[in-house]
Amino acid sequence: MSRLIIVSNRVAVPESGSKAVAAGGLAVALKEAFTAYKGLWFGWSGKITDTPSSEPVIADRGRVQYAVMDLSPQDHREYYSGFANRALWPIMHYRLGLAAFSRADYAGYQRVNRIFAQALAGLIEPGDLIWVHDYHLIPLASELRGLGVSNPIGYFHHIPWPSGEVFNTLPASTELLRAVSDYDLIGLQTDSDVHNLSRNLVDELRAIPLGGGSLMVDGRRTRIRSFPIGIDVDGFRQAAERAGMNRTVRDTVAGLRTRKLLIGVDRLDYSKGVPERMEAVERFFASNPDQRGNVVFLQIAPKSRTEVPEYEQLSRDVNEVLGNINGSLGEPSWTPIQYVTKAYPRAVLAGLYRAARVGVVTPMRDGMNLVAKEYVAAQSEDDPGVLVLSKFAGAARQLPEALLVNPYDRFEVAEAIRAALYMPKAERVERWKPMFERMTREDVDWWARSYLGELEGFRTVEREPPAE
Ligand code: ADQ
Repeated sequence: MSRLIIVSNRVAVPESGSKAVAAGGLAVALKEAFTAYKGLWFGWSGKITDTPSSEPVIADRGRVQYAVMDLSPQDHREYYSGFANRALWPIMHYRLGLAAFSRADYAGYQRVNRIFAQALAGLIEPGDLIWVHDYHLIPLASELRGLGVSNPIGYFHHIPWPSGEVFNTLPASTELLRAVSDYDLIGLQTDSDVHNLSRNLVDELRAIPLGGGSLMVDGRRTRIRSFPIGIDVDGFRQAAERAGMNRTVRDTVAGLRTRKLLIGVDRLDYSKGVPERMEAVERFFASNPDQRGNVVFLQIAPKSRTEVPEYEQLSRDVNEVLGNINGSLGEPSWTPIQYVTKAYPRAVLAGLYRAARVGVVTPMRDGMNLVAKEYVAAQSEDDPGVLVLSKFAGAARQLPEALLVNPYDRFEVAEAIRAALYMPKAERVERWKPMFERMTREDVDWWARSYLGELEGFRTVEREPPAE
């Protein structure tokens, strides 16, 4: 059986004695892949230490071996908080005004990618497939190739890839374009991401399109294709069906009495449009005064990246918008917006989604947005709720039956919320069914299988030995 090496920025090593892959995010997404392959998962341990070792710490957990590295405070500041989260993240999400580029951060980003490549190279065996995840690790393939690694190396980019007009504002853009084209296979979430990157490679690096998504860039061949990530639809639906037993879900439903619930669930990130969504809800109550007291909006948004100043600012902005709305519209007996900053187990989220008549998923820009899919998966087939979805989320491509909105337009979002609340059951079922069926076909296992099936095709590619 051949081996699959996954590389991701953050690796959660499961407790010793546990053979299960850790819950959440990428771990759930790759569960099935690890039944077809033996696995090695490499990346940052999540720990910051003053003098990190250059050797990874190895832990065996059933079929999957974990190899993790600590970061120094400087590495963490420059590579992770700095370049990845203050330069790449805002630019990839079209937020030029929020981007902060520094040469020191970029040097730290390159340094950590080099350190990771050096540590990983010693673990790679002939036959291994290497699958690198996300924007923290764009230069990893170039570094590995420089060390003589000739295995197939693929990359999946979980966030949007913007047009050249936006991407090329990043001072390191040309180097990053060269670096990304060192991967054999570049997976993106949507066809428009594929278009943006391919077009930029042609314009900036004079890449030659070869058909079928393949391009010749500086004498090397790469392939760029979309693989929209899915969720474990079945698992989510079952969790939602069982969630009625859960205390948090039961108490929430009981507390609603006859009120209808709107729900938003996000990491607190400016790409997710949380304050803008609250303002749209305010707009909804302003134009539908008869609904005051009858509808509650629950926003669940655990804080993230609190070491990055733009996120601290966002948290203050949300508190201010929330306070103003609840203060001006609320009554002693009714709080229009409930705001919770806790993370909840999947089972609880599934139950809350199911209890909500409307899922309000309105990111300003999002690679995919799994919450939109989770909301749809959690609905009951005979009385489903309605998804209000930003047209700037990758998920909109696969969920066109949702009420698609422009999140910058508070009026449009408020109108969609109204339409969702008044939508007759027959229409709700008619919209929900094709979304559920498509998501079931294109679930997370389909995603991993399609990507890896394609990466397998690069085993036979002849590679030049690295220059001396
Ligand atoms: P994220 O930006 O993190 O992911 P998203 O796709 O919405 O965004 O996934 C968030 C996940 O976190 C969901 O599974 C959600 O259930 C969970 N979550 C959110 N709030 C939670 C809470 N309060 N408690 C518990 N769980 C919570 C990045 C990209 C996305 C892309 C994914 C996957 O930004 O566009 O869809 O990767 O590729």
